[in-house]
Order: sequence, then C-alpha cells, then structure tokens
Amino acid sequence: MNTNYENLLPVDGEVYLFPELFNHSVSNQLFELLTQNIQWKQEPVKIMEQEIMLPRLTAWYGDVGMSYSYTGITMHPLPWTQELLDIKEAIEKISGEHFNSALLNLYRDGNDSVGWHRDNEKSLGVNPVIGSVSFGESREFSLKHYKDKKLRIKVMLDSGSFLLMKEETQHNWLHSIQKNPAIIEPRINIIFRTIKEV
Ligand SMILES: O=C(O)CCC(=O)C(=O)O
Ligand SMILES: [Mn+2]
Repeated sequence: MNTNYENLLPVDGEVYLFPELFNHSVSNQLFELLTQNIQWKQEPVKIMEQEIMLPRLTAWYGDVGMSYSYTGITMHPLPWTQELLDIKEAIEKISGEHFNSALLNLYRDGNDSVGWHRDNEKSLGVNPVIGSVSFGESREFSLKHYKDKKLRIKVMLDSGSFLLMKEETQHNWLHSIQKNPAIIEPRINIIFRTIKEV
C-alpha cells in the first residue's frame, strides 16, 4: 500500500481514508448504476425475541460458490455486477488487499443508520480487512474504542471515498453511522470483506 496515508486511529488498529478514489462524475454514475442494478431489500432482524426491520436497505454480493452459515441457515451471495467488480478492482489496486464479498447498504436519508458494532464475525478470520466505499450524500462515520469509550473519532465519508480498516481494528474499535435528521438525500455504502473458508 502507498504509505503516504496516515493512520487515523491513535492506538489499537489501523484506519486509512482515501478521500477521492473516484472523482465526482464517476461517483455520480456509480451511484445511479448501484441504485438501479442492486437487489435492495429491507431485511428483518431479531433483537431480544422481537422482529424489527433494519433501518436501511441491504444486499450481499460475492464470488460464486461462496456460502455463509448463520444460525443454521446457509446463505449464498448474489453474483458480482460489472460495477461492483470495477470498484473492487480499484480498491484492491490501491490497498494491495483482496476481497471476495461485499455487503451493501442504502441509507435512504438521515433517518437510516447502522448502530455501534464491530465487523468481527468468526467467518472473517482473526484480523479482518474491511474496505468501505461510499457514494451519494456524505455521512459521518463514528469510531469509539471498545474498552476506553472516551476515545472517539469521526470521519466524514464523502462520495467517492474509500476507507480501509485493518489489523486489530475490529477487536478494539466499534463503528456506527448515526442518524442525522437534517440529511434528506440517500447514500450508498459498500463494505468489501474476505470470508475465509469455514
Ligand atoms: O455505512 C457505513 O459506512 C458503515 C456500514 C457498516 O459498518 C457495515 O455495514 O458493517
Ligand atoms: Mn461495520
């Protein structure tokens, strides 16, 4: 990886921001293509025996033949679209990493969000490398240290930006996209990851 980029985390992990990996016109074009071509769904999740709908639309794409088992159900990703492959190629080139699947999020407006969590599922291995690409409205990405909750960082994720999280970040830091009712425009985020053989 090009080492001119500085680690945004003070301790216990590595997060790098590539602010304009895709320029404005390419970003706008990709935003439109992703809006139209991705099979967006609002999925239910069970929280404390109650079924609620996720506060955003999601989709899962990846290498053909890959599967992922979750509470006894085996799921398969949808096959890559051309624009997802193009984006994946661009981030693999700049990061030197490799990704085999992508979780997509469509935040319809500022009322959509993702709560505090870590991308630390067992299937992602010990120190997961997470590549996050954003298009559309800018949203604030918040990080807070898992143990020392006073340690907090905010990163503005603008359209066309690429955020790379690696090393022990997913052990030691939580992340979220908080609601912001002032925001009325949509944002698409793609989380590229590598699911290891399980
Ligand atoms: O939208 C984002 O920037 C973050 C999404 C995220 O953390 C996730 O889907 O795991
Ligand atoms: Mn996440």
